[in-house]
Amino acid sequence: MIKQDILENQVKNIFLGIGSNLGNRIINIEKAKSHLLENGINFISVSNYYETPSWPDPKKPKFYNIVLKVTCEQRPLELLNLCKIIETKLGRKKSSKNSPRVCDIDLIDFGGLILNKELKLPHTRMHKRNFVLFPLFEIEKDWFHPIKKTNIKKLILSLSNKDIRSIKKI
Ligand code: PH2
Ligand code: MG
Ligand code: MG
Repeated sequence: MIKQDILENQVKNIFLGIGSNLGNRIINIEKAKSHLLENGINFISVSNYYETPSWPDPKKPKFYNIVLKVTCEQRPLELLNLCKIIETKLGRKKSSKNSPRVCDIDLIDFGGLILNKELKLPHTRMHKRNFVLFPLFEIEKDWFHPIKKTNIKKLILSLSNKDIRSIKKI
């Protein structure tokens, strides 16, 4: 158990994705960042804003997305819970899947940890999403997918041309 304690106490680089496609998207994301900071989340890097069509239905409002590199004392489920509390504070309502949302905070990667229970890590669809891969590449050029065993450059090159062309750095 000592080994486990040592492993758990190592500072982990954690990557969070924040998205918004309802209301003032920049203000929503900035408010989410403030709440994270107020709750002891330390920012290492913050990407630019990226605008993408809503996935999977491009007729829905476009998203702004960012990715943050952070460290924190919280364990994965505690951090997930904090993210949910912040989403609710910002006015996110429980509504149908992929309906427009004020704020969505996702755990993308928690120090390379692989989890397959109620919380899945890395985020199950992140390797296929332009709105995660581009901002992640901006702040972590060597990021590596612990399950796919692939680096971020290869994941970006595997996106469709449409997905590569439809993302705009703001
Ligand atoms: N999040 C979703 C569903 N679709 N599309 C874009 N462009 N950006 C998102 O953050 C996003 C999405 C579910 O969380
Ligand atoms: Mg999401
Ligand atoms: Mg989410």
